Amino acid sequence: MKTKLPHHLLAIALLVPQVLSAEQKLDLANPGFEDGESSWSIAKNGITEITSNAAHTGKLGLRVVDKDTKDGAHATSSAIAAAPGKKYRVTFWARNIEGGTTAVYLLFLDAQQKIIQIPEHSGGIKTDVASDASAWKQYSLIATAPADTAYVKVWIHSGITSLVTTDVDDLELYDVSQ
Ligand SMILES: [Ca+2]
Repeated sequence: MKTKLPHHLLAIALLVPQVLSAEQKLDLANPGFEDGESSWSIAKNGITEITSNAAHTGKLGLRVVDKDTKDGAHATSSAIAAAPGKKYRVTFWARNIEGGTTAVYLLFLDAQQKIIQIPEHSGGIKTDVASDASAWKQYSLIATAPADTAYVKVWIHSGITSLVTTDVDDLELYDVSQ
């Protein structure tokens, strides 16, 4: 004899797989700078440093000390495989100490690891660290990968003309396509 599954159990059975696949955490290397500069590409212009003074959790964090109106901080994560049409979310913790503006960007790259320019996002896909947020705060940014995407990277950057001191730590990257 066939037993009928009660409605409330059926609903749970249908919901659970969706909940489990809603966010897939991706393997962003050294996301809290505990291994120093490992897995990050950091411009040697003296603007970006890994220091205990910038730790949100753990022993180390990334500090931008930008006192240069002609250059900015550049810290780029390693490349993570990505695909067109998928949605990615980066989260990070930051606090602003002085001035503005530092931002965290999502960069989409093609198979040759060339950055794909997106006309409707000519200034980049980014979330600014609020210049009035001196306490640690978590930020989030979601973007859909454009055509030809093969990789995604996270880029921490202060504007070329910006004068700013900001701490960034504890990044996470997710595939949130489902
Ligand atoms: Ca840390």
